[in-house]
Amino acid sequence: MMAMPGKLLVFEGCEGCGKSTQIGLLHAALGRNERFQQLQHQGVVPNLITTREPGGTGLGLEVRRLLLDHSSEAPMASRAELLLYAADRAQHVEEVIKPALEAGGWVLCDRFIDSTVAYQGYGRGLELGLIDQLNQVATGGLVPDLTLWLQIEAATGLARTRQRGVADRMEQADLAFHQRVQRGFEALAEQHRDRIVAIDGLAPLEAVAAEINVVVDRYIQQWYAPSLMI
Ligand code: Z5A
Repeated sequence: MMAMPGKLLVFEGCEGCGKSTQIGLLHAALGRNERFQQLQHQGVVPNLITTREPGGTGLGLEVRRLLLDHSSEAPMASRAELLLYAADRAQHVEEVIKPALEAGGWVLCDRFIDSTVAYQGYGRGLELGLIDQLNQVATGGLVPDLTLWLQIEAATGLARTRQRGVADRMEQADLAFHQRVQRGFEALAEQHRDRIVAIDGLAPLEAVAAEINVVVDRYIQQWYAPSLMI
């Protein structure tokens, strides 16, 4: 895929690592970031949207329900699960992410391609080459400009989400599964040092948000140096 004028920022990590909380805080913080505000006023970055996978489109919401609430007697086959995540992503890229990036906008996305490598690859044990091919098909080659990986122990994340009550189908998987997922994220961070930044997700909420703001502000300066006056 050709380079797009906009930027795709993805939040990744284990269950309960704090992505949903932090994506909302970053969205709000960008509204107070002078450099980002300047880019918006100049029309360089015309829009900022927050979205998620699975479930960032109407079709995706139906797929999300199948993936997380599926409860028929026969367990979902791992390859069926993989293909459903890929279908959700293909629709999401086409309908939401690509148009926003083509217009120069920013997309903050809760989970993307790395989740499939970590969960279906490392977690379920599906072949990594197959997952890369499917990610390529679903995204047309689009990769995040920046991935913020909230790093916490799998057990801590699960303990946080279990306080919410009823666990969905993915959350019900055992601790060993979530630990393999965590190892998947560690391996990805090693392989893609150019775009994956590890953030300490165990720190208090405000400290995590502050670290993210520093990283994102550094990228804003790097990406938009010619347009910035401050
Ligand atoms: N999945 C997949 O298998 N393959 C794929 O390709 C994709 C996804 C794209 C989506 O579920 C599931 O799909 C997910 C991966 C899989 N399943 N698992 N397992 P989801 O969208 O429903 O859930 P999630 O993405 O895993 O997120 P989450 O469970 O909602 O957690 P979170 O967004 O990372 O965390 P949070 O909601 O912000 O925080 C969780 C709790 O911790 C909450 O009570 C917070 O107040 C608390 N929290 C947050 N930060 C802190 C700090 N710093 N300290 C203390 N407490 C905190």
